[in-house]
Amino acid sequence: MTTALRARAPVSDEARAALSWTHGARFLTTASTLVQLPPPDLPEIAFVGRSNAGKSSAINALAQQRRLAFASRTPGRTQHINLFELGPREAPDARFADLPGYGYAAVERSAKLRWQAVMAEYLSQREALAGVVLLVDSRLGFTELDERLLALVAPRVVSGQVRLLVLLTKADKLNRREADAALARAQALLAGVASEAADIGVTLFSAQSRRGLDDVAEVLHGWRRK
Ligand SMILES: Nc1nc2c(ncn2[C@@H]2O[C@H](COP(=O)(O)OP(=O)(O)O)[C@@H](O)[C@H]2O)c(=O)[nH]1
Ligand SMILES: [Mg+2]
Repeated sequence: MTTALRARAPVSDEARAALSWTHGARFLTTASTLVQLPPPDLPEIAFVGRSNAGKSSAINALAQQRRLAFASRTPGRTQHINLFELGPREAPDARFADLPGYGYAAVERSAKLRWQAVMAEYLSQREALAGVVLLVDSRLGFTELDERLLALVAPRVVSGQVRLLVLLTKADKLNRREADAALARAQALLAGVASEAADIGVTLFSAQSRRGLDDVAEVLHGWRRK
């Protein structure tokens, strides 16, 4: 996918359609275990990342609704899967699944283990999972936890069953050289899960400057049920 900074205007017809689709995201339900999830009848796009990676900000930027994902002041507290529905109300065509952020130190160990198990099960087994958006702080790059999460979903990415889009977040905090380096490092790491069938993208992203927003909306729009 393209990694160059796009001109702000004019926005392409594709980007406009994709953004109007993401702007239509509405809250559906919350699940704290997989059995509480709705039937797997629509493609789900899961947002995952370390807490503080910028996940809520990214979802809110896509949905253009400030509090849709409830960017939390208390990281690690949202220990459930929030589901959002997209597409026409009478014929929804995808869901966003906001998974709990991982790696927050103050979360009690037992809660952490429980959530690792729910996340692992969701990513490796959820039939409806069509794509994963992995958010990685561009200044930190992939941490060990990110690599573990990647390993969880890698078999389904390699087989082409699940797509992967990595957002290198908070790109507004990097200068040009740092941004190029962050992108190159991520691409090198992702080469490890590449295959003939794999659909993997990586882009610099900023919820603040909106860098990458159009491209991301277009990619996700392409993952809906057509
Ligand atoms: N500079 C900058 N800060 C950001 C950006 N996205 C998120 N942040 C900040 O990073 C922190 C964590 O963001 P949040 O979206 O709540 O992360 P989450 O824990 O992954 O949901 C907050 O202080 C945000 O204001 C961005 O694009 N640029
Ligand atoms: Mg959050």
